[in-house]
Amino acid sequence: MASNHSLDAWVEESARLTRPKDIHWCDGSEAEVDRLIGLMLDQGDLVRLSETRHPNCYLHRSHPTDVSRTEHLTFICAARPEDVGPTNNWMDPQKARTEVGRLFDGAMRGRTMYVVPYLMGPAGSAHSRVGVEITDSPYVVANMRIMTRMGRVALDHLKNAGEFSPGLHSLGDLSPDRRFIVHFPEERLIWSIGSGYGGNALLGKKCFALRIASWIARQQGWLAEHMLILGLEDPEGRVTYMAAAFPSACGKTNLAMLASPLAHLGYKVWTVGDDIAWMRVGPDGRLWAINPEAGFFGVAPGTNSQSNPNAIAALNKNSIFTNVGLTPDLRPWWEGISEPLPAGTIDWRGRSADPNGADPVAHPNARYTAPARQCPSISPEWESPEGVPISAILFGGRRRRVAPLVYQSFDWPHGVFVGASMASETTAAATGQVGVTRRDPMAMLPFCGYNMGDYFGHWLSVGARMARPPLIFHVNWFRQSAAGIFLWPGFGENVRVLRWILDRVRGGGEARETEIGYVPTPAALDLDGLGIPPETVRAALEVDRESWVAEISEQREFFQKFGDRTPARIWEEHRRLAARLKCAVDAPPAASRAD
Ligand code: TSX
Ligand code: MN
Repeated sequence: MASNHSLDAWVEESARLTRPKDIHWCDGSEAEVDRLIGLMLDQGDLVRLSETRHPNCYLHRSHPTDVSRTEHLTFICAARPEDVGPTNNWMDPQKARTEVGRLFDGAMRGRTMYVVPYLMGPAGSAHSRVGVEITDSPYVVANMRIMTRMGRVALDHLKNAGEFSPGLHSLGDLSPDRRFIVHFPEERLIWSIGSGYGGNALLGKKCFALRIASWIARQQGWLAEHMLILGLEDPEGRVTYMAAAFPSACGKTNLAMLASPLAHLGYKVWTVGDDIAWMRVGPDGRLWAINPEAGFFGVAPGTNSQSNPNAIAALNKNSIFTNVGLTPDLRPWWEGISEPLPAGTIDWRGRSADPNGADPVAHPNARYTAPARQCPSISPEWESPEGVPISAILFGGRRRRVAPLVYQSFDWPHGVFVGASMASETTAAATGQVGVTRRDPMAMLPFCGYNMGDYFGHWLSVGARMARPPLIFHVNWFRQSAAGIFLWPGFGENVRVLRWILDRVRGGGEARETEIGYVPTPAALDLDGLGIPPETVRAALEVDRESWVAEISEQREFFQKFGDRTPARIWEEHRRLAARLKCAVDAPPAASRAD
């Protein structure tokens, strides 16, 4: 990792390469961001939203070809291709230096270079890490100021920590042909050019807090995960913390901010984080988690006062909206905002929206950037330097058939296998192709900075070091009947599932042992006032043997992708599952590793 005294040298070297007209060191102050916003308003990069309805809020429209992460242009530049594995793109570090370096040559000519020191994690926490992003995009600076702790606090932390992760970003010419997001994990270095989009350009988030951090975490024995963190408060006021990983389109942010219909009984959800968790084994043998971020970069479409009232409250001021529609009275609008489209609304491309047209008004990946502290459900512990102790880990997916509403793994290694086997069916919003099953282990497929076979092994080894490991569960809010009707109401009602998980953590909660794990008995779930027929609940909890037998062979095919990097224990769990299902499997590949 670059050390403190080399920060100036690295900034100078970057300026020599990119040739900006001037250099601005960001202090993170309000005056500074106000000036930048003024600049962007003047240049037409931002539109000011209604001062009465959305004070200090802005709309940004990105280039129409630059609206989401570009995985095929994202590379890990480690020395050896086998160390990044088959699910990452590899580029030779020397080749990346030369070829991507060439694109940075003069890339900031005529523009200001912003130096953005930022802290991932709470101020004063031993678990926090410093990054420095150099960028020529004021939009990136304004977003980083919401998503991280930026400026002085980061430089102060750097004085003690002595090392930081350098990230160089330039918009370049925004051409997808000259767009690269490259990571040099051995040097903790990130280069991103040709995109202004969040996941490609806000380097603290996916690039540092997940791809680079997962590499560091493996070396140092901790976990950098794509997980929300929530606290479930019980009627006695005790709070139990849970972390959860879901692929996209499963409503991760909605769960993190769940508004509990059982609040009258004393069950309430507190939000610690909605996207990333850094977790380490504490001196007490428990797993402790911090949220390295300071804001939410959430998908806007589908967010409304029913699906996520806390997000709606969080984004009403001091927020940036990207690629949403704009109503005539200067409010943001998106599909699923639960308000009819006002006449005269402008779509995300700046054209007048056609209420009967096929084009969406907001881009399906339109975002809000909102400060976490504005969320009404934000946990009092969300900036605790030690983090919060995790009692349960939830893995999930969107499955119409296979996975029951909830089940508990037999133990940690079986739970790691459950997370490694995670899969989700695609929705129209994401791909245009509906119902295709995608494997996405621990929801880390696009974000694990090293070989995922080794990653499974790392999870197994962290578990072995814990005296009191979290219990591991799998949830599926999306099970359907044969007629295609959702069997579970989801959203706030998911607190009933969290309650059963809490009961299990405390050694209670009735369950039956099945082939796949412990499944609640229907009576063990509090269904009071839900009005769901008992047979529907039974169907949501059913373990359908036929679909699990099909699942076995799909899992096998997936784990074979990683060759001898798939730990022997993962194959052992796979074999045991098949045996419990009384389903014949071939022996695993002979050369699998014993960890
Ligand atoms: O976010 C969702 N969650 C998690 C909430 C804490 N969504 C939206 C997914 C897209 C991001 C859900 N959609 C959930 C859910 O639990 N469940 C469903 C499926 C569903 C949709 C509509 C209904 C029920 C289930 N409507 C009625 O039952 C009336
Ligand atoms: Mn995410």
